[in-house]
Amino acid sequence: MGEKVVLTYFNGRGRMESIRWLLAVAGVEFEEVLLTTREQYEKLLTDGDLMFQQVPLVEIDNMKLVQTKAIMNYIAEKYNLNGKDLKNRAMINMYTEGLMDLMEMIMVLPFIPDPKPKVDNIQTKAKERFLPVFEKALCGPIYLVGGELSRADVHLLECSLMLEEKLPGILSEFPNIKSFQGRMTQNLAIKKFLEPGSKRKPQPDDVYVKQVKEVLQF
Ligand code: GSH
Repeated sequence: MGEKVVLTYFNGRGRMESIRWLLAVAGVEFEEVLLTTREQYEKLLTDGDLMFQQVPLVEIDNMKLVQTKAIMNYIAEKYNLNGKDLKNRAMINMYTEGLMDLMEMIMVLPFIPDPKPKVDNIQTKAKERFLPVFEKALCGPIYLVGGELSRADVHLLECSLMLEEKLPGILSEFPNIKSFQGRMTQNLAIKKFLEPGSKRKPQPDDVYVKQVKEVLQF
């Protein structure tokens, strides 16, 4: 029997969503502790569970891991989503960091009072800076790196779906990414994660924003 994996975060995507995606693709079941009150967060602080007083927190293999990148690196390594050698890993890391830059811009939108200019900026950067990289990389190959599924593919799928939610039709000029999405969503674990009722979180709403603000007091 595998160990229980427990994720502690808000009831929303934020910094935890890419971790949920990786676990889902790896076929790892997990439980969630959803932070809705300041008291819950303060208890984590008092108990010394948060090394830098920040979430995400992931309990796995008898460790309490914090720092999103460290958590994702651990999961990707453990479940063979991190490339077969150092050079492949370098590529995976570059793709991952680019996608995280883009997803972070989308993640903060609900907390910005007037998001319209920011959305326009995301659209321009996505079309001119980020998506062309992946469109070119997927001209021929099925996966981004080394001919096998890696975390870079998982992050690209997550990111491209997020972009389409905000900017429908944005992939019309990127047919290779669109076909990639089609292939990736045939993966059984991914198919399951995309079905209603899975642990995938919906787009952020006012309730989520209010809860984050209450818990973190800002
Ligand atoms: N570098 C950290 C990571 O990637 O995990 C940043 C984590 C972070 O900023 N978490 C926010 C938080 O806990 C919630 S999404 N903020 C509370 C604080 O910084 O006091």
